[in-house]
Amino acid sequence: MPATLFIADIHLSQDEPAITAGFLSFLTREAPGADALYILGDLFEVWIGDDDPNSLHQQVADALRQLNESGVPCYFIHGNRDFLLGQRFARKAGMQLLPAEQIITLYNQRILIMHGDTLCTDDAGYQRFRRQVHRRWLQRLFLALPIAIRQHIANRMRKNSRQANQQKSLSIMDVNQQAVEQVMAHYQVQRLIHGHTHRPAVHRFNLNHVPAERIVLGAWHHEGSMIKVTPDKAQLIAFPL
Ligand code: LP5
Ligand code: MN
Repeated sequence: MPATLFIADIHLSQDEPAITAGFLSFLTREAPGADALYILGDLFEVWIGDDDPNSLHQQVADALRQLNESGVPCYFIHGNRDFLLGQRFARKAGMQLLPAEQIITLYNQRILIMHGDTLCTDDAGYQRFRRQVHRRWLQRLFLALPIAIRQHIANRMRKNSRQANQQKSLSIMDVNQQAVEQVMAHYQVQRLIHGHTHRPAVHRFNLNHVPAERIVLGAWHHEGSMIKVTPDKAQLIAFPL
């Protein structure tokens, strides 16, 4: 049966070798034979530029390119941790970069895919932060800094983010249902797949009186998470790393 796979929030880092091993084994055992692999953001814990000499990046690029060369197209949408991942790394990994919101048609079904952070509209602090760090000139300035300084800034941002999150309620950090319905209505889709919130679930509701579905990918902390779309269904699957 043909199948297309979706994953997000793997948060690869050198400090988490078990997650790296789980991801590499997913690429060699689960993904070959799929019609395509979509990575919906936060593949990496943090990304400070394609010129970062981190050896994990080369290892991951090699594994992704191998999958691609075996005939599985691989697509990437940026997350809030790796929004600076650029063409240079994407080419090395054989991945195609997609815009923040993308409509795909799989087996005659239209699906909207995104990272999910833009749906968290109640989190005004984050949306402000996002607008700031998405300014092209600021990104260019950041990328021109020496790696060590970039690393230092990223560490500070991560620390601030952890502190800010402790003050926020769980509902503020979840998606806003109105934002979900608005974007789905805009693209005229009945199915949305995203990550970011780390709250794997299948949400069913009516959109303009028609049944609609929002499927949320889980983060790869203690187990892996993927969505498998086949001609007859979309399944959210958790699996051991
Ligand atoms: O990531 P996570 O899970 O902790 O929380 C996210 C939101 N936080 C973030 C920040 C990232 O963790 C840090 C990413 C570092 C990237 C490195 C490259 C840096 C490049 C800079 C290019 C210019 O995304 C968090 C959400 C949470 O998800 C749930 O949705 O709540 O949002 C925040 O924590 C943001 C705070 O609420 C607001 C912080 C205000 C700080 C403003 C400083 C902006 C100045 C930037 C200019 C350099
Ligand atoms: Mn995220």
